[in-house]
Amino acid sequence: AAIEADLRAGLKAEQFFLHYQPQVDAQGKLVGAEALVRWRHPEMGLVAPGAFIAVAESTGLILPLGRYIMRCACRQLVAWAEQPQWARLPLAVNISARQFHHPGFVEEVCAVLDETGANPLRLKLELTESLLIENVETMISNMNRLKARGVRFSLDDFGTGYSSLSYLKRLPLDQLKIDQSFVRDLLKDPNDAAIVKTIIALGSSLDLAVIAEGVETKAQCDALIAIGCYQFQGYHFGRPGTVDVLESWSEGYH
Ligand code: G
Ligand code: G
Ligand code: MN
Ligand code: NA
Repeated sequence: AAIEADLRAGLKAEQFFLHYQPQVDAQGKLVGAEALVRWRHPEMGLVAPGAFIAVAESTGLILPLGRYIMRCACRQLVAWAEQPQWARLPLAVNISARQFHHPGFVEEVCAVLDETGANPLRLKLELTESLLIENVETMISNMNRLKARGVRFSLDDFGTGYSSLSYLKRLPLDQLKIDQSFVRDLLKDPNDAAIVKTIIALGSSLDLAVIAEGVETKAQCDALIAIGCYQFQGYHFGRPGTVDVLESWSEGYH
């Protein structure tokens, strides 16, 4: 209730902005970034999405918030397009199930692409397996419509949901994102290592890139490389930060 009113006011006052977290390859070079929304609340200060995304979803405010986030992300892509070392950097944007299943979603993304002039090839939408619970046919057709514009897709938090292999094969995905829960105890728990191996094999047989998230130590990174995972995101490489932090963190996209 209180937070809902604050969310509405915050949207009007443009209190939301994006942080960016680097994604790197086995050489530690930048290969992408994930946009993560933040709220500069007038009294509470910087608020992380864990505290408001669920409320935004249940109230439907995720729709205007999601459009705002998409516009911010596409504007950033346009700013990067003018600098050679950033022009090819893929930017991942999280999309809630509620957003994706909203009837105007495809048109809205296309409208933001048109309005900003962002290159759709640089935009990657992160979907979660929870999306797959309902309307799989509609979902596949919407993904294909965006795919036709050049937009890419990543399946976030992979391994924690319920995607059946037959769906996975039919979705026009580009990437699987190994959930951080499997990376956390990778060195201690042989089950986690087995799961990660299975996801990598699955990615390879479906021709999907695989990225591990929540990589916090060099030992985890080394273990992932030994298993055959060559893209990473996590505190070991960089925390989510402002665009300036991301840009100063790396000389650019390789
Ligand atoms: O940044 P942080 O680790 O606090 O994010 C927590 C959760 O909020 C994650 O599950 C992430 O996917 C989600 N989240 C972050 N940014 C966005 C966003 O822009 N849109 C949506 N829908 N979810 C987001
Ligand atoms: O659900 P999603 O994958 O979109 O959420 C990403 C969340 O994970 C963000 O809140 C981000 O801040 C967080 N995150 C990113 N890297 C790490 C990490 O290395 N360790 C932990 N614990 N969280 C991380
Ligand atoms: Mn994500
Ligand atoms: Na994730």
